[in-house]
Amino acid sequence: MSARSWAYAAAVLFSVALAGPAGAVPIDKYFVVNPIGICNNAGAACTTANTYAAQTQKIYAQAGVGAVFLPTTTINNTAALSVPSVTNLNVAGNGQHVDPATINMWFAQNMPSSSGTLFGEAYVGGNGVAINSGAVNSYNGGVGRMDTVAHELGHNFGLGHTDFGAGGANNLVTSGSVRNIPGSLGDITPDGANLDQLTAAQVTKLRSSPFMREVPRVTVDINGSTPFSTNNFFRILFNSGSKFLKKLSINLAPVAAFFDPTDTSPGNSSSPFTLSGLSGLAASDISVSGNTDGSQLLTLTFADNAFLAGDSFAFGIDMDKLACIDCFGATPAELAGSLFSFSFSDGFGATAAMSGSSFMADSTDIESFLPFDPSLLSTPPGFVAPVGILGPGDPVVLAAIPEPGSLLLILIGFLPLCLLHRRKCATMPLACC
Ligand SMILES: [Ca+2]
Ligand SMILES: [Ca+2]
Ligand SMILES: [Ca+2]
Repeated sequence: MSARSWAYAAAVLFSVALAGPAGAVPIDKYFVVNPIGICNNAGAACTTANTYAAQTQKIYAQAGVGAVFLPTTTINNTAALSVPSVTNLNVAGNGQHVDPATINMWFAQNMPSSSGTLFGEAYVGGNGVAINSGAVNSYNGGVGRMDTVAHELGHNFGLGHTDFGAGGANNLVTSGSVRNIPGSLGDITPDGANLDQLTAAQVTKLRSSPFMREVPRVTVDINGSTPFSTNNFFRILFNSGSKFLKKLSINLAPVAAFFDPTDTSPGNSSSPFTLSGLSGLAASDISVSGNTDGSQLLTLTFADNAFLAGDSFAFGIDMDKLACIDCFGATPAELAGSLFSFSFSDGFGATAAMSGSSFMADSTDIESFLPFDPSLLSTPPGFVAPVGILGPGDPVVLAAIPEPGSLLLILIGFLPLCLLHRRKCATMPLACC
């Protein structure tokens, strides 16, 4: 496998695909979660920290919000494996992230409750979620209670079970005894059974949470471009945002095309990578790789603090379709579906597709998230850690329907007691009397 193929395979492997059609709502905000698995004191028997990332991302996409999960860390703490409340976990030294704007999510083995199954608990308007991983992961025959992570995060964003329009069975933040739980990704809104909806009031509330960060908007415009021997086929504009762009990659593999910068095969009629229209940054701020014959991945790397909101530039390079080398292509229409990956200075990165209608690729029209770079994570300026209140304990009473056989055994078991205590019938189980 060539280096290029490896790079492409790695990009595919490590990106997390967003379910559903991209672009329904721009993803212009995101939050970061620190998943914490729990092991015993010997570092063994660790809990399974299933973040249900794809489901959580699809649920929050309706609010224009991206869900970023950092790599899972673990703590060794036997006493923390089985706890009744998030307050038992949210004590110093239990793996909290150094950044107070990153949400800590503990995955306990069990959360004992006397009044039903407690699948999770969270602070309302504060930082901290506990997930009962044993109960959540085994739910529905092992399919998992796939919206519990998103539900508890909703509490951290200030949403309760009955406010901001919650309460209906198809709403994400409705209490667990009432809420309809999706059995698959395809039943999460806007698809299938249309579950885990958010009301407009909930969307407004959660988007104003201090845990939300901005997704900078950078667009790549190829409208009206001529594909050969130009210096402005791609027009890149940094629309808005307080971060800078570190890297932009263009992947032509999905459209079966390649770059053709020299007259060496493949492609004997070429044009080289050429910059133009630099505004707010200099040519020396941009380094290029992948501008080689046959390459399908072109990467521009920017100097720190060089490419910022309001800046723009353009560039051209010849591209050919694999099926028609040195023809008059690839035209803008032929590039619809090519992938543009944006990596920003705060560690956030996302991939967008070139639209076949607007002929723009937009960093807020997110197809998938890039692996977040934790080394760049910083607390947003002005962030003040909100003080939350402990959420309502929400144990779910699961209707236990005895099997016919076990029901008979129960009746047989009670029968002698009934006979012995006929006069005390009022104190016997209902089945007796
Ligand atoms: Ca060539
Ligand atoms: Ca061409
Ligand atoms: Ca060519």
